[in-house]
Amino acid sequence: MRFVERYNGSGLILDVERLIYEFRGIQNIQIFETKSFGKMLVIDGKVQFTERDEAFYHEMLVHPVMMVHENPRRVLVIGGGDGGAVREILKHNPREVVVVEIDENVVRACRRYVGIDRGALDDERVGIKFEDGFKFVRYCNTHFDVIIVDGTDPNPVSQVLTSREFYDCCARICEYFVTQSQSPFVQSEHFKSIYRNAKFKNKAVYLGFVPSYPHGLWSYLIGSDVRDIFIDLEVLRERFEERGIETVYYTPEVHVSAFALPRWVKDVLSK
Ligand code: AG3
Repeated sequence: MRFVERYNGSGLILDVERLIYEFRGIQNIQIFETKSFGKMLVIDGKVQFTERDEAFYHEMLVHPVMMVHENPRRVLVIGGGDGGAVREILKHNPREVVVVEIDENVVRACRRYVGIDRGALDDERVGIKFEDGFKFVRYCNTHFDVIIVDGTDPNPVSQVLTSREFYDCCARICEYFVTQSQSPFVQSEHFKSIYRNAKFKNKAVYLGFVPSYPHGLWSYLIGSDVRDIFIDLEVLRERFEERGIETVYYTPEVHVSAFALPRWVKDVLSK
């Protein structure tokens, strides 16, 4: 059997052994066993992760923002019900992680059939709320050191998470913010609008490689109204050492170089 995800006239093909699980609720959730990428979560026809490369994505989503903060204690995750991001966050030893996931079925399915959280979702410091992320930040009056948005491609359920109002609410309650910001190559309109709507005083885009996402090149946006986004390599190296973090993709050197954007990516953002 073959799984295909299409993006405007091109796409991804993965051979699959079988469909392990499927549930149609507010989103269509599927879990496949693939031939060469391990288990794979697909939501509404789009690959969310494969076991083989999910660490590339989750590490680059989480570590840059957690590393620029000298002591991230309270962290909010919007989306991320599979627990991959939470697993990486716990490597920084925070005091509390709040996960706000709109679709309970994602958590249930991933816990039962995949387990990339490796127990992180059951950690006593982690609390999960099944509610709308936008409503949560809008009415939230506590402060977070870091907010991490791990959403799906903009669709009727998730597009509010790329709106100006959403980013403004986040800016009000956190020091540092990060969101995945789609493929600059095949989703340049989404990528651009995320960049425009995120009106943080300081902001920057960085890139990473995720083979199972549209053509492999993925982007992230980091922002802060109150703090600097760029930290010296020496400081990053010290922190990385001190925190004793083990990774397969992220290193302090990768962190610094990820912010170097190809000319065409800069052009997409400025036009
Ligand atoms: N969220 C971002 C996945 C986007 C992939 N897009 C696509 N395949 N068209 C990933 C959630 C993993 N925690």
